Amino acid sequence: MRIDKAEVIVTSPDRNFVTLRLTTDEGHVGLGDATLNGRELAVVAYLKEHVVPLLLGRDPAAIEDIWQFLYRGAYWRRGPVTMAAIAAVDMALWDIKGKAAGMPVYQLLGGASRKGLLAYGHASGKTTDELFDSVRAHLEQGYRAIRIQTGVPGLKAIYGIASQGADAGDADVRYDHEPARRGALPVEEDWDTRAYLRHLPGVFEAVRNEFGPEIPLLHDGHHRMTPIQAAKLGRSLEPYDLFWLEDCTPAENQEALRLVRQHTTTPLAIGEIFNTVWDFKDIIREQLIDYVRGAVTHMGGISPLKKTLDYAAMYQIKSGMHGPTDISPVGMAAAMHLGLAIHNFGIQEYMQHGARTNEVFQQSFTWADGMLHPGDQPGLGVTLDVDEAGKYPYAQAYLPYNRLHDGTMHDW
Ligand code: GCO
Ligand code: MG
Repeated sequence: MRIDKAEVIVTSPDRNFVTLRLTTDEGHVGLGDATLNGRELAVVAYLKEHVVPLLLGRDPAAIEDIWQFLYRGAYWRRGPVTMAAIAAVDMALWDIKGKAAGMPVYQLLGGASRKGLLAYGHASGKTTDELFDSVRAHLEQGYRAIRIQTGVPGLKAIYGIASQGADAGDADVRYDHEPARRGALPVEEDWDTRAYLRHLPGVFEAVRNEFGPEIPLLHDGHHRMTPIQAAKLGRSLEPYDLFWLEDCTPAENQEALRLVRQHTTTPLAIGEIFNTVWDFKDIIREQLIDYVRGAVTHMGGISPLKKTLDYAAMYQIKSGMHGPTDISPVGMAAAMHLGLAIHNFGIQEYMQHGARTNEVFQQSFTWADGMLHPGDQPGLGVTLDVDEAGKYPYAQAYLPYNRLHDGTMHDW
């Protein structure tokens, strides 16, 4: 078998997605997700200009060798653009291998280790009442684990709250495009860590009082705290028994997690912006985290993320793969196959794509009783309707950025 055709398809049904589609001489089609939120076209260029010419004529069965060829052969390694491009190739090759074998990808990865994947959704509200409504709505949709994000008094617009600002209530503005809003320029948000630290424990207390002790609750700190602030938050949230506190400090300073760990038993999750096993190596070995947040799409594909998670398993660290709506249905399917197969699955983030996205990408996964399952179609189980995709051309979109009250740029 050889790769005959490699197309890069950009579509923006509810938000921008970049998909690599490989076709073999035997007619097998493989899809890979290369979406890098807010910087999509950089990956398109990397794929079209530099990767596609290297793929044509190759044997698609040689997944590991092609991966090493693209990684080592470029000389320039790592980074989100490179690794999203390589991820798309890796996913598409696993998709083809599954189709050629007549098996779902999870079977090729060792078979199912569980019946389904516990998934968490994003409840949010500017006020506690709005948050409670959102938690109830998620429970009605069957979620059995819920992320809690809330507004902070005195702050206008912050990360993780659905429909805030000028377009709140606009039916066309789903949380799908948020955080990356369509527009010529990014949106500015505001931040005050001390106000947030004062407010958040009371919110978790209220949520526990209203919804009881059983439901796993998660929270995303989105890279905003100093190490000592993160340690303080982890400790103050201990009574509310979080499933995890995510990205409590910025990703670059991994030593920060040592300090946080010394002060709190709140489980820590990190890594949605990491690209390779090297980003995780030390914090796994030193047991500074409890969950690996890497996305198949941003970690170079199924192959390297599986290696990272196998390494994490030696330290009882589990998966918590990134799954916001900026991971396309193809990237989500890849995460589900991997999560079903590995032993150390923890939880899967699942935000749900919009109706237009689901028309462009037909998917075989199931969602029932709070659990995801990738389905049993050969390959990844996703097909791309190219005509439907063509109706939604790329739309410029940026992630927001964050400033403190005195104008200082802060981590978003
Ligand atoms: C999460 C993430 C997302 C990111 C987004 C950026 O935990 O789901 O933090 O909300 O902000 O994926 O592109
Ligand atoms: Mg996050």
